[in-house]
Amino acid sequence: MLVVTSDDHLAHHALELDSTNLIPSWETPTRVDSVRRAIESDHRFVDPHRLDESLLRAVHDADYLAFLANVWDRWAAEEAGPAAMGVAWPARRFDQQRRPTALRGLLGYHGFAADCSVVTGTWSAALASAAIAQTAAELVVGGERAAFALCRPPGHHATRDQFGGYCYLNNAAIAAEVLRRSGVERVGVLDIDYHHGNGTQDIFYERDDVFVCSIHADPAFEFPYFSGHAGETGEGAGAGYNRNEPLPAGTELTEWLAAADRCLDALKAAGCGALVVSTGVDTFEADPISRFLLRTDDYPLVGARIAAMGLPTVFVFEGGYAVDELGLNVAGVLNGFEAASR
Ligand code: OKP
Ligand code: ZN
Repeated sequence: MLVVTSDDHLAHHALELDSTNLIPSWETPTRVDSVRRAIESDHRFVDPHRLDESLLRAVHDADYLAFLANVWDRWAAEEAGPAAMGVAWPARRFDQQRRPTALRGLLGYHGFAADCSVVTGTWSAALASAAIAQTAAELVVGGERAAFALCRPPGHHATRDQFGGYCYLNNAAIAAEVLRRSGVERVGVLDIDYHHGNGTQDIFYERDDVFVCSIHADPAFEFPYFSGHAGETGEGAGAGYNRNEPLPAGTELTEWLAAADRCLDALKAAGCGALVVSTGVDTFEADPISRFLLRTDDYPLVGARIAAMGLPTVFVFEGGYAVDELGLNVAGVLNGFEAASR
């Protein structure tokens, strides 16, 4: 399969608040190397196209994009320290609408979690990541059965106007938007990352032209804690076009696949004409921040299930933090998909 990637992510390595320590984020530049090494002999690599900024404006708010573009320079001018982070968020009974002017306030207004900061290379890396997702979708529009966007930072937690969960721009939403613009009337998003894709859900929640399904750790016990319950099924025109499959800690392949099949059946029944797969492999048993129990040998079965949909498919890289095995697990998904597509 065609793989789109670049080295433009390398200057982005954020800090995160882990328990009471500020640590280098689990979302490291080495993650891409692990995947690249594991797939380079079996797949063909291509460079990203130039970013179409109208795609960013289609899935994110203008004031959020302006904030992201400026926040690092403003931080460097006004504050000290290697990472711009929020300290206060508009929680219950606070004013959700009024946008503060102070940088610290904006970091809370446009963010939702202290696991995520902005560093000097964040904006350029996020733009490059989005361009990779855009390109993979354009290749599929051009007739490829499938393509893989090997991008970081990830995107599925980024909402219309908030960063968090290591995500800034929603790459999967951008890929879905490319497919929509090509004339696919309804696009399916299947989010297989261990964490709920709250950002993708948010962006398409009131739309019926992009059906978002996510299989993830129950937010009752796992990040992002406040999104991802089974009762969240879409609103307005989007009612019925969002599906969540929250699963317990300790979930193994059999239960995971049963949930995936419920999602795939729903996407099929809705007549989706193309698929975006938010491809996180932090469901892996040895993932350092996760609590599912999928094994390396399971991932080809995951890929095969997705291939059985018979749809043009854009795989977009999301999470996975067991860096040594990360590449093998991603390779499993892609190779399982290709073997089942032949
Ligand atoms: C991003 B993606 C661990 C903090 C965990 C949330 C994880 C974000 C995951 N100390 N922070 O969905 O893989
Ligand atoms: Zn994740």
